[in-house]
Amino acid sequence: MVTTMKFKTIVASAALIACAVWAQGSAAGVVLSDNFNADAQTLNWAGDSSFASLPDPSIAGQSSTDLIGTGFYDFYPGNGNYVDLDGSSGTGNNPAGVLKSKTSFGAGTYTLSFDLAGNARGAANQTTIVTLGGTTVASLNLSSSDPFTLHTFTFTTTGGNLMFLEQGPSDQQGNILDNVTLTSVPEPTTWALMLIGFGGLGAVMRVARRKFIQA
Ligand SMILES: [Ca+2]
Ligand SMILES: [Ca+2]
Repeated sequence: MVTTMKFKTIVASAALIACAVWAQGSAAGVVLSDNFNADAQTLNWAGDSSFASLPDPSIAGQSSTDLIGTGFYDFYPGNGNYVDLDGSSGTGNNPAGVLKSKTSFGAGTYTLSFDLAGNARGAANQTTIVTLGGTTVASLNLSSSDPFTLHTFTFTTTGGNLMFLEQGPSDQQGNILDNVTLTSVPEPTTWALMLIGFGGLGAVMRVARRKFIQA
């Protein structure tokens, strides 16, 4: 009876350790999340805690981006704030704004999701290029009337900053971005180590059970 109780205690402890290991292994999780709702709306936005909103300093006359939304150029009501990727100062055929993450992310595998919509003002199609470091994640060409659509990409990169680069034409009416989430995906080696760990745990439990049965 006592040995049975002890065995149950060991099994329970082992299960708790297994849960802790599992939680740690899968805690890679979200490394950037921005719905743009917390910052003050403005044209030619400077960015928030997650993103810098920039003109490309190498190109004269280029825009940054605009932070618009509820009550202020609200082209897509019900989404709080969102970003017009072509700000309000670009001229001519210069490309439009750039959103650049303030964090440089390490090498690894990531899943990126975001909502992107057309310019909603009848301007020409706009192209948004998404990169992380030297990795091109996506190139999306949207017409003015394209609604908010969730895009999700999983990719492996050597690391760097996450960037949304609006390619123009620079008419101050860019594609509209919202709800950016970047999640790091555990590497296969991590999963392999965890599986080996579980295997070892099983062996320990089998030995423990045998010892109690023999006792
Ligand atoms: Ca929003
Ligand atoms: Ca604009």
